[in-house]
Amino acid sequence: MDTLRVGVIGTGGIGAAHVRRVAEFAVGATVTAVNDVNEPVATKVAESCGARFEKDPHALINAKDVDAVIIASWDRTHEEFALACIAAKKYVLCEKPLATSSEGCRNIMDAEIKGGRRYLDVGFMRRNDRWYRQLKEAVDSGEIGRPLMIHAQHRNKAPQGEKHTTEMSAQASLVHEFDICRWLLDDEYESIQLVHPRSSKNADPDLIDPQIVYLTTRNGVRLDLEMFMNGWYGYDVQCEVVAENASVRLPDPANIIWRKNGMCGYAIYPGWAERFADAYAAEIKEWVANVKAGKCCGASAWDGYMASLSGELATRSRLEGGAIVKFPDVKKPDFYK
Ligand code: NAD
Ligand code: ISE
Repeated sequence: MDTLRVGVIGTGGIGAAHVRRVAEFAVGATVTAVNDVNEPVATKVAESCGARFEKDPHALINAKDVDAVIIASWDRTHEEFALACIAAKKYVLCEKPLATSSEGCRNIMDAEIKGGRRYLDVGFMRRNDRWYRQLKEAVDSGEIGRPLMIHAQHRNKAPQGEKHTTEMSAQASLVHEFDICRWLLDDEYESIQLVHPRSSKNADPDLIDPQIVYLTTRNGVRLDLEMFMNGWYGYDVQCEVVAENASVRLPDPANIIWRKNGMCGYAIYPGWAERFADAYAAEIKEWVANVKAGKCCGASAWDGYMASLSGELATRSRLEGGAIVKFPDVKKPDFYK
């Protein structure tokens, strides 16, 4: 394949940025068609990259000038569009969460398995982040010994995009933590508990914020994850893997140190777009290269399912007053091994 022709559904914040990334970072790919229910925004994005605006998302997926699709529309649309891409036998990079329910993720897995091959990657771009990759290398090398604990923290300055509810923060934001920790440990979760302190006054009335999740894995690792949508001071993602012989953690931002007005410090990231800029670029670059080689190498529909299931069980725990909820004994289909 000479040039991979990409169609993008959803040209809001991250969709428009992915369109730019295809042009800037991918080798041998071009965006040929874009779709969004917000026609004026999509038309502008189309003009910016020489693509056409396609009013009907299903026509975009089935179009002759589209070889592969990026889904970057709202969470609740992902399942429908992902299923349509699989039916059309088109490679697809679907933004997280894969679907808004674990059942929706299962439908996608079932369709892919029935189709006999992988078409779908989930946009868990932390797997493309150089620092998370270094953590994974340290764990996989065995040099740190067996992992015992993970302490993780996910603080946003304030929610962006769609209005966030308590359930969304567990299922749309915490999914990143659920996925990256499974990936780092190469382990599955056994139980989950979600508790919370009193809610911040900065949170919307429909959002209990922050939330704390405790997980145990089948290999006996314990995790504590903090999710704080209204962290207020900036975007601050932390992760430390504590193991038998050493602990490894993400670095703080490499910025110059200021000493001013009796204080000393460095700037932290304002948001996810800045913190993970390199990871998104690597994600798009690698996805294009893999698709051109006929492969899917990123997070799979199974990973999307496990992340969404974790979010659902976390919500169940909260609704049951912080009960410890066991994961069902779900087996990874051979197809995804
Ligand atoms: P956004 O609101 O800025 O953009 C979403 C766009 O989708 C909007 O322009 C909207 O009009 C469009 N849209 C909604 N329903 C549609 C439909 N049925 N058909 C076509 N277009 C439709 O939101 P965003 O922040 O860009 O988030 C988009 C998706 O990306 C969400 O699923 C979100 O969870 C995900 N996301 C992922 C990351 C990440 O770190 N991987 C970061 C931000 C957002
Ligand atoms: C957002 O949708 C993302 O996916 C970001 O990566 C995450 O940090 C943020 O919490 C979400 O709202």
